[in-house]
Amino acid sequence: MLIKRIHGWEVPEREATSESAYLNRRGLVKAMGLGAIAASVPGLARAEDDPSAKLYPAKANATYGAPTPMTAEKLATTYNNYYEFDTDKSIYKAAQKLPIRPWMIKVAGLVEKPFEIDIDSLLAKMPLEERVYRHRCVETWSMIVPWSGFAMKSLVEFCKPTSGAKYVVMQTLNNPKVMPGEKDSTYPWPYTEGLAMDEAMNDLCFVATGLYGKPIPKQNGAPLRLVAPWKYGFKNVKSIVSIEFTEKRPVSFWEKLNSDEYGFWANVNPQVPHPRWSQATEKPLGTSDRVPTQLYNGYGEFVAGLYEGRKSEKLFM
Ligand SMILES: Nc1nc2c(c(=O)[nH]1)N[C@H]1C(S)=C(S)[C@@H](COP(=O)(O)O)O[C@H]1N2
Ligand SMILES: [Mo]
Repeated sequence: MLIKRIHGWEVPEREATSESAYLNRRGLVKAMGLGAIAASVPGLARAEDDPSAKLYPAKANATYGAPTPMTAEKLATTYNNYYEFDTDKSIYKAAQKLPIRPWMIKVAGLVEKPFEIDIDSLLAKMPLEERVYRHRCVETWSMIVPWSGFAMKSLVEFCKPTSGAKYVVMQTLNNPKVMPGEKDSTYPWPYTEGLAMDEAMNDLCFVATGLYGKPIPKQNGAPLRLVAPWKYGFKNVKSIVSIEFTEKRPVSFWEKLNSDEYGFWANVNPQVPHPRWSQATEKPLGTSDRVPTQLYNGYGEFVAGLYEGRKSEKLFM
């Protein structure tokens, strides 16, 4: 007799969308030609109203595996960190005020020629795909979600940085009228994050423009956000309007606020505690379990090499 073993870290069916259920639904939606399902939460923007809706779902790329169990869509889209709206997790309704068209992205700094491009023109030029990634917040919650978008390296190549470029710096929209959190001047707005060029060029590094086979919801960082899954979640800057190539390492948002607690590299490491809590375990969203956290969030085989020559840096916080 075949007995299905339930591991302690597996979430009950009612709390998680199993991969097969997700894939079935995805196939069904495609077969019905709907393109996207309306968001189930009232008051939320309808994904099919987004001009990019027809681009999703994108073709799956399983190079980095298909981690399970998938976090329920409803959880990943209603439990968010987005300090521009509020410091608590329930910003998904407030975030619907964010206007995402027109959306211009400015490319500047050490590039052959600075330019601006609108999100739909950029989407038309990028090779879209879907990747299921693990996400680990520094606060110790975690999730597994299917992002759609393109490799960060495709974006970098499109920007044509010059040989002097050592870092890529990205910033979130600065608009206190729609983002009330930005009125709080104790924070160093706009939200700024950066990567070393070799990190940005690593194929694991991703730019998400979709989530669960639909355009990415505003609360998750529409219309484009960074996804560097081997780093703590705060590196994944949302709603990007500016990409700048620099010679000097930038100081990121959280690093500026408290460099002892949040560093530039911020690679996930269960053995390096945050000054105020352990990072040894994590709580998958939708569960009350704690599961072991993995070095580089489980992506060491792809990214550990980036840090061979950087052993003297504070790589893990
Ligand atoms: N602009 C901006 N980007 C941000 C944040 C933020 O507050 N503002 N929070 C970060 C943190 S701490 C995490 S864990 C992730 C959360 O992404 P999610 O809400 O899509 O799960 O976004 C990151 N990107
Ligand atoms: Mo986070």
